[in-house]
Order: sequence, then structure tokens, then C-alpha cells
Amino acid sequence: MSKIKLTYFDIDGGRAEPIRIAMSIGGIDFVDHRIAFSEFEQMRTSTPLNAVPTLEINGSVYTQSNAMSRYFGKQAGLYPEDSWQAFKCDEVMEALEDVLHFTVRTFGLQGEELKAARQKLADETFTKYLKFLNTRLDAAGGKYFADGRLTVADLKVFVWIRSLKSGVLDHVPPDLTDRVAPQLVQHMERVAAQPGVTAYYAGIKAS
Ligand SMILES: N[C@@H](CCC(=O)N[C@@H](CS)C(=O)NCC(=O)O)C(=O)O
Repeated sequence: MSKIKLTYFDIDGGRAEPIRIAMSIGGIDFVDHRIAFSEFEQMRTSTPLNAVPTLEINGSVYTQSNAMSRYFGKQAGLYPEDSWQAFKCDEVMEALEDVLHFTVRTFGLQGEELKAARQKLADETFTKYLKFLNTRLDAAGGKYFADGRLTVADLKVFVWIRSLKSGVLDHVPPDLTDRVAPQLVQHMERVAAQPGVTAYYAGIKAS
């Protein structure tokens, strides 16, 4: 059987990062195929839906990051067995998919147009989703989003909040989460301190 291959941009974020972390926690052997943005332009049409991440298993190529997170999350013990808890996990993951969809719409804009779009994104869309996630976390007990333990929903939120706080998106204030949803900052720190997560990043630094 050929090795599993996950293809995505060479960034420690975005849609593939929760999948990479889940596979690492689950001890799943995979090729972490990282591509440059310029490389994607050449390979775009060879992917099933002209997008990444893609997952190659036994010679077939699959799509949809949340499906991948769930598949490997189940193998890694990071997905609830109880269907109601699974629903809670899924709701958060799909909300994050909305966020990425809205974010991507601002890519490629320039100058004042970019500034206006990003300020609107921060003030309206991100603020709405941050408050929503904060409320969900609170309702789930304040530590994890589902099942009272680390799941792939926590990994996906962690990756987003870390990205927001890094200031990588021009015109989105890095302290937005601190102001709007402070519990998510504590959540990010909680997830970052998980042994499986620290081990994953230690491996990345060593490679
Ligand atoms: N629903 C898909 C969305 C995939 C997607 O849109 N990926 C972005 C990168 S994060 C992409 O490849 N976009 C291609 C493009 O913008 O042309 C998933 O979750 O995997």
C-alpha cells in the first residue's frame, strides 16, 4: 500500500493544518507534501476540484478538508463517538469553513479596496463568528468545544485564532480576538499546550 499523501500550501495554517496535527497525534504515517503558491497555479487543474488540500490514498485523490479532519480525527481519538457530541464538533468545523470562505474573497484585492474589505471582515464577519464560537465554548463548559476533550474542532479553531493573532491578514487587528472573544485566546493556549500538539510542532521545527 502506498503512503498517504496530503498536499497543501507550505504554511503552518489554513485548511490542512488541523489535518496534519490530527495525523501526527494519531501516529499516522503520511507524506506532508507542501507546495509553493506558484506551484499550485501549475497543478491547479490536475486536482479534482481545482483546490487544495488533496489527499492521495492508494492512487486515488480526494478533496474536502473537514472530511479529512474527521477521517483522521476518528483514527486519532479526536472525534466524538456520541452522535450529539459529533454534531457539536461538526457545527464548529463547518462554521470555520464559512470563515475561510469569506476570508478568501478578500485575497487578490489591493490598496484601499483591500483595506475596506478587511476592515469589514474584521468588524462584521469575524466579530460575529468569534462571538458565536465564544458562546459555544462557554456552553460546552469553557475548555473544549465537544465531548469535554480535545477534538478536531478544537484544532481547527486553534489554527484560526493563532493565525488571526499573528497579524498575517493585513488590516485585521491582531488583538481582535482578545477584545471580542477572550476565552478563545485561552482556548488557543490550552490547545497549544496539549502534548500531541507540542510534539507536532517540535517535529516540524526539527525537520
Ligand atoms: N471545501 C474545500 C475548499 C478548498 C479550498 O477552497 N481551498 C483553497 C485553499 S485553502 C484553494 O485551493 N483555492 C483555490 C483557488 O483559490 O483557486 C475544502 O475544505 O477542502
